Amino acid sequence: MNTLINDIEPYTTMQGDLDVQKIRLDFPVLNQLVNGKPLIYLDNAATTQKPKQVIDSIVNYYQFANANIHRGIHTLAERATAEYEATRKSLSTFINSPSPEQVIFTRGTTESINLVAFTYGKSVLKLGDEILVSALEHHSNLVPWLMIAKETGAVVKIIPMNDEGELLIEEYQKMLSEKVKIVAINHVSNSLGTINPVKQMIAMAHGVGAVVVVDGAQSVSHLDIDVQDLDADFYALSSHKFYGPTGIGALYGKRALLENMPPYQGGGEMIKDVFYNSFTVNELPYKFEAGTPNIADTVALKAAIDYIQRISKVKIRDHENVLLAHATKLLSEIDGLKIIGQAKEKVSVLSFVIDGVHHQDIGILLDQEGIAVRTGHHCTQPLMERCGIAGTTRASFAMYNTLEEINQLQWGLTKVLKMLR
Ligand code: 7TS
Repeated sequence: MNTLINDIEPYTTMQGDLDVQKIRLDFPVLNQLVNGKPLIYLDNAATTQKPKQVIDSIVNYYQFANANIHRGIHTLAERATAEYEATRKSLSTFINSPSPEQVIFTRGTTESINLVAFTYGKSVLKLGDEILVSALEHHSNLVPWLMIAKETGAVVKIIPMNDEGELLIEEYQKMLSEKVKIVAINHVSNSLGTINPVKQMIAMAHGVGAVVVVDGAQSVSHLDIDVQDLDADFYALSSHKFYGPTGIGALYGKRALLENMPPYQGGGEMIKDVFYNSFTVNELPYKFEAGTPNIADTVALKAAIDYIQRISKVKIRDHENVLLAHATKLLSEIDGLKIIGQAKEKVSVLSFVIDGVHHQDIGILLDQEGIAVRTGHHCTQPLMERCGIAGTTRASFAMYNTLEEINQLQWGLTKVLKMLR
């Protein structure tokens, strides 16, 4: 494999800040015109762009290693298996799992949460049991619980929030009782950017014997994740939200829970022995990985983790905080603009509405300026209803965004508003 210059030089400026211009060179997609304007990509909460290191990793895998894993004895099969399992080890260390076997590969956060709901949830929930779900959840961490509640007779109750988008911990405390079997909360809200106090909320849930499922889709790219320090029972994540490929994610679980859960899907890999009338299940993590997985993208996920680690999460977060503060200040100056989600603890997500203007019109016109934002309910329809709105315009920032791009966003919004008002 070729060594890129960027693979050996540090990503910091002389002043010790993140060298964003150097980082941008690693992301070929950013270097293009959209509608005749330089692309300004501010839809990172939907998915992040991929550095060359990740793209090269996919190409290299197909050029030099492609084979099915865990079942061949030939050299390519061993190479592919080794690379696939290397990602499991790397991800395990990245989130501080006690062991790689507790990291199960899935298609992403959505599949990870469904796995827990339809294995653990289905086996423990009984009529009248309660599942607490926060008011801030993505549909992926609400709908599976509504589905399993319908099947088992359990009840879903919503942990409320204040108008800033912060969960009401005292109310949560009151809701906790012996009836609560599962608490489902996100670490970071995709729509509002709120960082939830998950460590405290997990400890509180454990006080009544409930198991906590944390949706980490939006946290891994911004925060250091330590599943042991959090004492999370389950932690779900998606590679594409932190610079890795789509179609691959993971579920972390505590060993005792995973061992006692029934398998999710039946097929190859998840079995030890099969007879015409029965089967025995494989060990962790294979018990939950039926069928040929997404090998190439799993392999490339390691390149994304390596990339983030070389740059450092602390430096990324510091840079994103500067971007968020700048954007909050600039956009607040726009007449009639209201920021939705003003939690004290936030990541670099900025959702807003503007008096008398539909969010979709803003999104379409910003796109004409080459600026990519997301508009709508962001798969959090009940949350939008709680906020009394149909949707927002959302700008979400990543390590490669610049202060100049935020100036352009403000300029673009001002131009768009002149046209719409
Ligand atoms: N949970 C949260 C908090 C999310 O933000 C998302 C995706 C998911 C779950 C689902 O992740 P997936 O990888 O399984 O699809 N959020 C968004 C978003 O905010 N805009 O597009 C997708």
